Amino acid sequence: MTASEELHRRRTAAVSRGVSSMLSSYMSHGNGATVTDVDGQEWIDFGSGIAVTSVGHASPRVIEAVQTQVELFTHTCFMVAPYEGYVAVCEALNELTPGHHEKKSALFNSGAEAVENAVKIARHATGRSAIVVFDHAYHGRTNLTMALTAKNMPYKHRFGPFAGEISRAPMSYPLRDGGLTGAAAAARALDLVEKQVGAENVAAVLIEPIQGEGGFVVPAPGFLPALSAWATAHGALFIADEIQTGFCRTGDWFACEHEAVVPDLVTTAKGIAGGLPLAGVTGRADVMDAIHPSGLGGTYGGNPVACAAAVATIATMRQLHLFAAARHLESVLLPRLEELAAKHAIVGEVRGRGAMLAIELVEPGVTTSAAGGPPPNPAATQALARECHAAGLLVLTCGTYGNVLRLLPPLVIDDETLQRGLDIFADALASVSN
Ligand code: PLZ
Repeated sequence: MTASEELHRRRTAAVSRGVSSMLSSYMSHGNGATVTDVDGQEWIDFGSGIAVTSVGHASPRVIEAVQTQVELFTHTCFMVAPYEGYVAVCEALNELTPGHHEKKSALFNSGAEAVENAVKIARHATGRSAIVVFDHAYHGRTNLTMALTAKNMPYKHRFGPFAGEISRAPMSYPLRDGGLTGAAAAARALDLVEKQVGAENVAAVLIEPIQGEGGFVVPAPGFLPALSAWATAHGALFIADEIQTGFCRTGDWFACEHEAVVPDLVTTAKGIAGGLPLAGVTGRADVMDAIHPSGLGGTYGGNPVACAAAVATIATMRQLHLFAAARHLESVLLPRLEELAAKHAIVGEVRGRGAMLAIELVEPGVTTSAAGGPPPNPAATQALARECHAAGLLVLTCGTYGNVLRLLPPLVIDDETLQRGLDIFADALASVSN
């Protein structure tokens, strides 16, 4: 029995079936863009723990900052006895998120908790209750964020009843909406909102600038600016969920920058702290300060070790220009993916931005389906992921139809490791499309 098999036996006996793992190999350590399992096999990491370890595994500044902070103190609770790290992370968030207006921030533990708090803040600040979200959206697994998330299986199935006052609007999804322009897709969504919800009842429009779990859906140009302008015109807030897209992933500090959209509130997590649990809500100072003292908080939110890791992570991103690294990754990955798409008819679309790229797999030769556009091909997607895993390349799937294979390498990956990963990917795709 291998060490992983032995761990898997223990895990099966001890861990709830409701928590599953994509791999059955157990990890021992990581370095840069690779992780090594307990049997000594090295994996090339094209998943970054779902877009978290953008600065790479065992990033030197993060290790040092965490070790130093652990020895000083691990917890006082910021609501009880404050400390500099929390303030420093808020300063960095206020500086780096889109827009030059006065901003303030609050820190939490997870992405879902940040989204919940953004909704609390938006409702309190506007005195309204309706939250507009989109088809294919993913915002978390807590009760409120399950209501915001679109997909039933596995996230919501029999976990209701869900929180109310959430309205879902159609997304801009060029492959599956007949190629509507951004303006036309926004008009379609906002017309529904005006008729079914009423503009004056909307507290916030909440959207991922590029959808993550929902399938790396990149809205048509103009969609996000039109939603943001509508929100401003109607006294609603525009909330960008940049939890997956943020912190250099798409080639800018935040994905909204690509279309010069300045959100009222931004949620962040994942890439912010090099793998330690930390999340934030950042926004217009007047909105963030609308909340009464003690209205926001939590025992661990902005934990000092996580804040030290975030300060070191952000310093590393600045020092290594990781937004430029993400653009470089796009310049290597995108042409290679497009070449593969030209060769293999099961690739229906290549899309994404920076180091957040994906291929959507379809049934070749058919152009229409109930999903709009070509029929999704989840079986080939699962087979492709399995082939990659068998060859030591860690890749993730996503999508409402489970038919999107996404690439999220650490932004510090070197060209040689990237090429090795791409070669595995190309071979795996060839073997499943034949
Ligand atoms: N908003 C845009 O991508 C987390 C979830 C994986 P948490 N995405 C990975 C899974 O199956 O649970 C995510 C996201 C966006 C919110 C979240 C939620 O962040 O830190 O997982 O709570």
